[in-house]
Order: sequence, then structure tokens, then C-alpha cells
Amino acid sequence: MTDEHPTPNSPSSANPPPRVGIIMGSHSDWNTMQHAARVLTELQIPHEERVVSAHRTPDLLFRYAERAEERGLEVIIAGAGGAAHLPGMCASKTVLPVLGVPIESAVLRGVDSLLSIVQMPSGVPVGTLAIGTAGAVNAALLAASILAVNTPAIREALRTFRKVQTQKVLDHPNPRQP
Ligand code: RP5
Repeated sequence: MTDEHPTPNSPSSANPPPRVGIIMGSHSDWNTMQHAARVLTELQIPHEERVVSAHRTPDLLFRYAERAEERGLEVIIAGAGGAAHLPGMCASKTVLPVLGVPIESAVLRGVDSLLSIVQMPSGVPVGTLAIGTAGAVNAALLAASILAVNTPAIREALRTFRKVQTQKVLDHPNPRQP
């Protein structure tokens, strides 16, 4: 039996088609992956979020990855935990850049997820980020950098993001006063 999935967002002028797809292996990953969505929203990059499990909904994963390019996606961010084969399997079915976010697992603190995602055999790359929230945030920023190659507005949004980040540190030099 194939894994059916609701039709993704229908684009409109108020709701432009997603350029980045954020997928994750479980609803339990959203606590981490929401940070990727938050950063993309801040940078005004249209994106979508979906739960797509490599082992619970394998047919859905294949269909999502195979159709991603024709649907207009340009980058996929995939978060998974434990035996985290989602990013690698996704990358095997598309030539779009796939950025992997290792979810911090309860038992091995995400080292299992990290090694599962980062140790791709040669030929099918996954750009692997840090474990947890930092990885989710940086995956979004890296996706933005990729899109910025052809979208100057995103490059400017990234420059602004960095400036704001720098200024926050400069404005609060005293570690006792966060
Ligand atoms: C992976 O298994 C998911 O990415 C998640 O991180 C982990 C645990 O999933 P749940 O048991 O919480 O659904 O597939």
C-alpha cells in the first residue's frame, strides 16, 4: 500500500509557492525543526513543513523527493533522529541540495542521529548540520545562502540577520546582564 499524503499548499499571491521543503521523521521532531521554519519566515523565504518518515511512510518519502523539483522546491531540509536515514534516502531520490539536521535523541543525545546523517557513502551528499536547535537554525541559514546565489533580496536579508546578531552582542557585553 502506498502512503497517501494531503496535497501540499496551493500557492497564491498571498501564499507564494514554497522554495524550501522542511521534512522530518516524526511530529516529535517539530520542537527542533520549528527553528528552521522560524528563521526562514524571518528571512521571508516561502517554505513548507511536512512529517515524512523514511521507515513509517517510505512511499510518501520517495514521492515527496521525486516530485520536489517539479513542485518548485530548491532546497530540502530534513530532520531525523536515531537511525536517521530520512535525509540520505531523500537525497538518493533528488538532485536538489539536501541539508540534514540530526535530532537530539533521548538515549544517545543525538550522536546516533549525527553519525547516521553525516556518514553518507560517496556519491549521494547530505550537507549535515549540528545536532538539535543550532543545526535547525543553521540549516535554514544555509538554505538561504544557497537561494541567495540567484535572489539578491535574500542575500540582503542574510546581511541584515548578521548585523542584528552582531549588534545584540555589542549591546550586551556584560555576561551578568543577559
Ligand atoms: C525518527 O525517529 C524521527 O525522526 C524521530 O526523531 C525518532 C523518534 O520518533 P517518534 O518515536 O517520536 O515518532 O524517525
